[in-house]
Order: sequence, then C-alpha cells, then structure tokens
Amino acid sequence: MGPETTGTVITNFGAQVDIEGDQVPFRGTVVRCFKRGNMDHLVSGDRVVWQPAEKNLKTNGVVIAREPRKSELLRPDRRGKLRPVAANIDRIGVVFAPRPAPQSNLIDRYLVAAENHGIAPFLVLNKTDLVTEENRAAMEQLIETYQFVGYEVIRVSAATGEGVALLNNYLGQHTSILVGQSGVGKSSLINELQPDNHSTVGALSESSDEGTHTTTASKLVHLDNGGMLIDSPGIREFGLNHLDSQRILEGFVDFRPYINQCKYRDCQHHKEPGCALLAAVAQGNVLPQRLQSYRQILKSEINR
Ligand SMILES: Nc1nc2c(ncn2[C@@H]2O[C@H](COP(=O)(O)OP(=O)(O)OP(=O)(O)O)[C@@H](O)[C@H]2O)c(=O)[nH]1
Ligand SMILES: [Mg+2]
Ligand SMILES: [Zn+2]
Repeated sequence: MGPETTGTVITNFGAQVDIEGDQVPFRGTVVRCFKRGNMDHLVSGDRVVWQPAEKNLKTNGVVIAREPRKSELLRPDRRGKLRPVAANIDRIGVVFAPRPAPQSNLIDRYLVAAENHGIAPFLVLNKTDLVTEENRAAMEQLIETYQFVGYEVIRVSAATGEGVALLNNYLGQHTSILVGQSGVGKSSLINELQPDNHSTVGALSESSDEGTHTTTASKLVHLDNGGMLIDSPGIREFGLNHLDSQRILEGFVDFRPYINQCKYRDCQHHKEPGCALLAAVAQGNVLPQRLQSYRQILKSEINR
C-alpha cells in the first residue's frame, strides 16, 4: 500500500466510494476506494484518511477513517433509521420548478431539517422559461411565501442560462447541496454551473409529468470560484420522525418569536385562546400556509 493521505468523498456507491485526494500526486484525481471493515456510512463531502493501493497508482485504494463532520444533513431511511445525506455543507438549496408541480410541504420539510442541523437554506426556482399564464400565480405565491419568511429565492433557468451567474455568485466559496423533487433540474443546473461536469439528465415522464429519478448517488462538484456543490437524487418524501414536535416548530423560523408565548404551556396552536402563533397569523406576521404546513407535518409524523 502507498502512504496514508487525506481526501474528500465525491460519491458514495455503498461498498465503494470515490475519493478525491488533497495531496500530489492525487490532488484533483478521483480514486475508487474500498472501505476498511466496520467503517460507518460515508457521504459526499466527508473528509477521510485513505491509502492508495500503491505509491503512485491512481486507480484504487482503501479508506481508513472518517474525520469528524462539521455539519451533516440527516434523513430517516425507509425503515426509520437515521442516515446522513451529505456532510460538511453550509448551505442547502431547495430547488423547485413549474414542472414537475411543486410540493410546498416537501419544501418545508427540507427547510425544517436544514434549520435543525444548522445548515442555511435558500430556494431556487428553476425552469423560469416554463412559467406560463397557468402556473405563474402559483410560482409567485411560493416565492412570496419564502421571501416573507426571510429566505433568499433565486430564479434561474438551466435551459436558457438566465440567473445562472447570479446563482454562481450566491454559492460563492460555500459548500452547498442542491435538493428537491426528481426532475426539477438539479443536475442540469450543476452542469450549467460547471461545464466540465457531465451529470446525466433525464426527461420527465410523459404520462405523469414527474421526474424519473435519474441521479441515483450524490456527487460533489468543484465550482470555478472555489465553492463546492453536491448534486443529490430527487426524493418523494422527507421524513422528520427524528424530530419532536418542538424541534419541528422551531424549524419554522418565522414561528420562533411566538414560540413559548402562548397562554397555555401545552398549547397545540390549533384554536386555543391566547395562542401567540394564531395571533401572529391574524396580525399578518405569520402566513397561514406555513401554519397549515406545520400541522400537516405534525399530523403525518405522529400517524407514522
Ligand atoms: N425547460 C427547461 N427544462 C429544464 C430546465 N432544467 C432542467 N430541465 C429539464 O428537466 C428534466 C429533468 O432535469 P434533471 O436535471 O435530470 O433533474 P434532476 O432534478 O436532476 O432530477 P433527478 O436526478 O431525477 O432528481 C430534463 O429533461 C431537463 O432537460 C430548465 O431550466 N428549463
Ligand atoms: Mg439529477
Ligand atoms: Zn399556541
């Protein structure tokens, strides 16, 4: 084996991972590695110690250890076991588009998770070229909702290039991940932001107008301005059963000034007298669709 060295996980394939080395001769080179036995799950963005198979051989190696994560986005898998999605990221971009039709509750779930993991969220409306008379009002309502909450909303089109420079600027030198439903154009955007990258892009299903789950493994891409961006597979739902109702409530950042201000300590913010959250909605300080979304999340997580 060659000497121990450090690197970053580009893609996790399960049994194997692609590692980009930090040091010459491996800097900028992606090496397919096995993991040493009993190593836990690795994800894009993880920092690792690894060993090339031979001193200068750039084809394979072994990951020996993972460095502690500065941040991690977590999500329960189908069996409810909590799994990391990406590591060492500081921003999460939730992408939506006119097609496939957005699910605002899924967006809110991402936001709640991001806020709970201390990762700063922003929103990206992609496919501005597909905004029509029929869907314009719905898109504007989503944009206004999230701007009202205080989130940055960036409008782009991977097809026409509109807004891509703006998005690039916003990403800056941060390490970010793009998330969202399948088919919203995450991979297309990353290909636009980094023309050297050629991630596979898939057409929407003709029958359902939904994405076809083209990306199957997250991948970290370097941006020319020094930032890093992770492409992730589109998902249908984002479970939050690892968070209790208080943490879910706190994940709605616009609710925070009103939490613990209700007359009753066990207030469910439903129709109780003296509810500070309901009063905030009545006064226009919190949007009703956000409270509705919170209730929907709570209901589905409790019934799980
Ligand atoms: N009109 C238009 N189509 C776009 C735009 N961006 C992406 N698309 C198309 O949308 C479809 C899905 O794009 P992808 O980039 O594969 O979407 P994704 O979010 O990566 O999807 P998954 O990998 O399945 O999660 C493809 O047919 C793209 O060509 C855009 O700005 N405008
Ligand atoms: Mg994709
Ligand atoms: Zn209340």
